[in-house]
Amino acid sequence: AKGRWDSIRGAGTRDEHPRTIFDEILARRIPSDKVYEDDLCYAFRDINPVAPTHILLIPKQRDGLIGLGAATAEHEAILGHLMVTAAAIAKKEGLNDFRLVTNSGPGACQSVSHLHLHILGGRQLSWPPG
Ligand code: D5M
Repeated sequence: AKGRWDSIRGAGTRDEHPRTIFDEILARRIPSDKVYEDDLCYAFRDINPVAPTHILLIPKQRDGLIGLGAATAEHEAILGHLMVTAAAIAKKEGLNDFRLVTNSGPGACQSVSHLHLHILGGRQLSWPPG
């Protein structure tokens, strides 16, 4: 996928979909409470936490991943990296038990069209989720 969208838009987006607030965060135009960063992804604390630890993990290049529902085989590498990174972040946060959530689509309460994993922990979580 890299290269296909290079000429279309700048950092954080590089696809044909409208930019989101996460592009502003990635560009440091609005502040965020950073937890982790590498070449491929960025993690920061959710502004509206629903658990004592509530971290969002996002790919730096959205590359069409407006939500998990848009995933294709070309996203396997970044999706795998996000999963492994989420586990490392949970461990670094001292979470033995945690939950990884991604909301895909309005019927699942997705509000930002840039794939993000919610890392939730620090309290007893219930099942099923709401
Ligand atoms: O999750 C989108 C999440 O993004 C939601 O839990 C709030 C969070 N959010 C929105 N704006 C910000 C900023 N500026 N900083 C930190 N967190 C933010 P969804 O699954 O799409 O509902």
